[in-house]
Amino acid sequence: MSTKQTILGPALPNIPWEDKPKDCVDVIWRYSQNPVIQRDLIPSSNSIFNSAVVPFEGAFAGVFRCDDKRRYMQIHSGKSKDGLSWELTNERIQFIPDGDRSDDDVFNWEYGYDPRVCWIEDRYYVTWCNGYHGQPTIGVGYTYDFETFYQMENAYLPHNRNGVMFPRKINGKFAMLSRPSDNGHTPFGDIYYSESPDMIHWGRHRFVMGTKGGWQSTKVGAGPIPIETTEGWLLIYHGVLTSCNGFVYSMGAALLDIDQPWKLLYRTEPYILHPKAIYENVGDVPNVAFPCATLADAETGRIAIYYGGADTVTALAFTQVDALIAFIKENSLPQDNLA
Ligand code: BMA
Repeated sequence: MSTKQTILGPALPNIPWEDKPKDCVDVIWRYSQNPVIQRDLIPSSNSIFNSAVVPFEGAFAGVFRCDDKRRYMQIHSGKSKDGLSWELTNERIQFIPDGDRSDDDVFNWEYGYDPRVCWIEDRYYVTWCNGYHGQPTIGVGYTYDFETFYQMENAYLPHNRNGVMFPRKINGKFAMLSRPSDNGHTPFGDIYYSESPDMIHWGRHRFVMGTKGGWQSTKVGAGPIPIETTEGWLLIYHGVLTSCNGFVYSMGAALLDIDQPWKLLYRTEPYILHPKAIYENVGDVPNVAFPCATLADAETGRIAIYYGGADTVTALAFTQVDALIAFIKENSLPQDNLA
């Protein structure tokens, strides 16, 4: 138990958890029963990965990336009592258009992937990579119950991916990180910050961070919803390097200024998790560990990270907030080479 509360948020006594193995030298450790969600949990799916989990009514709920057996990218809803054993709908989410322009073509479903879910004020907002005229951008929707989902306007023009909300308004505005991209397997990518008065109109875009050496040399993208801490916003992100066999997706961590989150305070030079478990190395896309959600318990400082393994299964890893923040500070890139 921490003596101080580093996480500024609610307690989550039923957070899924496993103690750190004695022989583990890393700041993050994998769940011994990984993967938590196998690729064939529902009959319609080819693979279930890169998915978003939140606390819901004393248990857990989420939005899941399920590529179907046509290999079309879809998002499904799911519920769980313990965060480990999941029931997912076999059909994809059918969004109801929100607002007064329901026949606009932004509501024509093309594809959706890599969802994030974020509780803000009175509802769960969902962001995902949304196809619009064949181009990826950030789709935005919301739900109160994980049964009925409403779709709002796309946040940005194409091309964009990895739209990640902050869990409260900042300086009176909704806030989101995103990663402008192209229509392919984008060989570049930096993280930007945008704000909105109404969740519809997004602007005042600010650069947050770009690529660096090694594991984060090709592109970076925000991962789970940032966690508010006494040391700044804790951001877990993915970094990509290009090997002779293609992209390799690892995880890193950063701290962002609380009031001006486009200002980076620290950022890990080494990765915090790298694909080396078999379910991260072997699958439809080898060598991918892609985080999309965390659960956090402010009382104990425990953090559970949900991530996709090899674009095939959903896995879980754990860390402790004080240890992770100490690791970020001790292993940060130098201040004059941070962003
Ligand atoms: C990205 C996204 C992710 C995927 C990753 C590795 O561009 O498509 O969903 O996990 O590539 O294939």
